[in-house]
Amino acid sequence: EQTPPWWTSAVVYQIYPRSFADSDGDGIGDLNGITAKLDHLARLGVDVVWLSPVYASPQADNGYDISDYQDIDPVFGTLADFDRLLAEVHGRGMKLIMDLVVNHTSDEHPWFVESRSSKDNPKRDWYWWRPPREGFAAGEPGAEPTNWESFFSGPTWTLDEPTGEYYLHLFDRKQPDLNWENPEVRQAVYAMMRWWLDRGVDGFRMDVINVISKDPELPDGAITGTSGLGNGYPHYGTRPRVHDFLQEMHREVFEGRDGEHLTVGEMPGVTWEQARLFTDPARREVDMVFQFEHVALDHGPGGKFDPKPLDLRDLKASLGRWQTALRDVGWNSLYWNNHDQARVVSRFGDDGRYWRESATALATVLHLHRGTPYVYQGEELGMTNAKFTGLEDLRDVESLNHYRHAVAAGMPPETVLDGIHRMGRDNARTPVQWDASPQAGFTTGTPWIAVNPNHTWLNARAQYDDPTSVFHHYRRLIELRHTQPVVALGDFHMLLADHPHIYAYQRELDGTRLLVVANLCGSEQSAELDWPDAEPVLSNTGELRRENGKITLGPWEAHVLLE
Ligand code: ISL
Repeated sequence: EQTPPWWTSAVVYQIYPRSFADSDGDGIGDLNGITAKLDHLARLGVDVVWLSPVYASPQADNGYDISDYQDIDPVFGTLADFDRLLAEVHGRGMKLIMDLVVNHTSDEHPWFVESRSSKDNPKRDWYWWRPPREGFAAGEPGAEPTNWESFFSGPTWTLDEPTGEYYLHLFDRKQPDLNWENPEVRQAVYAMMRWWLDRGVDGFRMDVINVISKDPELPDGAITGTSGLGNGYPHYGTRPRVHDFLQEMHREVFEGRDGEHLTVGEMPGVTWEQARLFTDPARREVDMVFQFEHVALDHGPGGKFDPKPLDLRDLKASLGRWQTALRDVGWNSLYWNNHDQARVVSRFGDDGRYWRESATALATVLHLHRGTPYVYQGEELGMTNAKFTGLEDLRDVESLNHYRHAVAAGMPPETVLDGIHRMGRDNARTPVQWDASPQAGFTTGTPWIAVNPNHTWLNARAQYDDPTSVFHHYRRLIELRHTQPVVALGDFHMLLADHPHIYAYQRELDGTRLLVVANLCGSEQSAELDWPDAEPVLSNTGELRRENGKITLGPWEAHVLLE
C-alpha cells in the first residue's frame, strides 16, 4: 500500500482575481486585494488556492488571452505583489496553483505578432495558418479552411488580410491557437512552466488542455446545430497525441522536482474512459481532470443557453458513474461552480425561500464524494446568480458573441437574453460580497461589473458570526475531509438511485461508514433507509427523523452520519 497523495484530503479554492477584492479603487480586483483577504480562506480551511489568470493580457476574455506568460498584468499588480501573495499563502500553510492557458495566446502575444508578420517568419508555424478553401477567394463567406464553429460562436477562423491566410481560434478571434505539433512551441511552454515552479508556485490548472492536439488534416465537422457551422470537436477533442504531450510535459517540467505539486486538466467533453487514462498515476499525465458531464445535464436542445430543469436521477447517475469509473485508477475532481458556470444555488438549488438550506444541502452532497472538491469564490457564502436585466449589464465575450450571432440568426432578443441571464458566465463573475456597504466591500470605486443587490444581507461579514451560515457549513465540510479518512479515501456506494428528490450515498473505509442523505427539493420527502445506529455528524437543520427503517426529510434537509 502506497501513502495516498496529499491532495486526496485537500480542498481547493478558486479565485477569479478580477472579482475578488480591489485594493486600489480602480473597480477591478487585484493581487494586493487577495493578499488582504487571505484570512478569509484560512478561516474557511482550504488547502490550495487556484488563481485564474493574472498574466499580462488585453483582457478580451478576462485574462484567458495572454500576451506575456512571465509578467503580471498592471490591472492586477506586479511580480513583486505576486511574490508577496505567494509568500503569504505559503505562510498560512496553503499552496497556490496558477492557471495555465496554453491552447492559445492573445493575438497581441509577441509570438503571434511575429507569426502573422509574414508567411516565412520563423514563428509562422507556431500557430495554425491556412489559405482560403479551394475555389474561394479570401474573405468570401465559406472560404474558411474548415467549417468548425467556435466555442464563442461564429467560425473558428479569421482572415489576416496582409498575408491572405486564415488563423485558427477555437475561442475568440483574439485567442489564436498554438500549434502543439511544433516542438519549439512545446519547449517554450515547458520553460515558462519551470520558471513559475522555480518562483515557488505549487502547480497548474490547465485550461482546455484536452483540445491542444488538432488533426493536422483539419477535416470539416458534421453540421448538427442551426448555425450552419460544423462540429470540429472530433478533430481536436481528446485526440491520442494529447496523452503524448502531457507525458512529455510531465517529464520536462515536473520530473525530479522536490515538493508537492497539483495538476488538474480542464477537459470539456472528456469521457470517464479517457479520464481514467489522464489520471492514472502510472501514466504521469495529470493528477485529476475537470469533466463537464454533470454541468451539461440541464442544457436543452439549443445548448447551454437553452436550459431545461435538472432531473436529479440524471445527476446521480452521472456523478455515480464517475465515482465508479475512477475508483481503482485515477481520481475525481468535484465541483458545482467556477467562473464559467451559473451559480449552483440559483441553478440546481433555490435562491429564494430555501436559499440557505439548498446552498448547504448541495454543498454537503458534493463535498463528501470521493475526489478533490473545488470551491469557487462566493460559493462558500451561497452567492446567487446576478439579477441582470439588460444587455448593458453584460461583460462576458461568450455571452456578447452569442447574443450577436443568435439575434442575427433571427432569434427573438428577449429569448436570447433570458438564456444568457440564466446560464451566462457573468452570473459567476459579480464581485465577492464582503459586507453590506454600497459596493459590497469589494471596491471603493466603480466595479467593472455590477455587484449583486442582495449583498445587503448576503455577505461574508453577516455569516462569520452565524454558526448556521453557509460559510460555516462549508468550513465544517472541509474540516470533515481533513479529519475523517473515510471522506478522503472511503469506497463510494450510491443509495436510492431512482429516488427523484433524495440524494443518498454511503462511504466506507476499514469498517467505518459515512452516510450522506439530502433532500434536494422544496417539499417533504421520505424513503426507506435503515441506519438506526449511525451517529449524527453534520446537518443543515436539526436531527434526522428516522422511524421503522424509514427517514423523513424536510425541504432541502441534509444530514451526515457516521457508524
Ligand atoms: O464556458 C463554457 C461553456 O460555454 C466553455 O465552453 C468554456 O469556454 C470552456 O469550458 C473552456 O473554458 C476555459 O477556456 C476558455 C475561457 O474563456 C474560460 O474562462 C476557461 O475556463 C478559453 O480560454
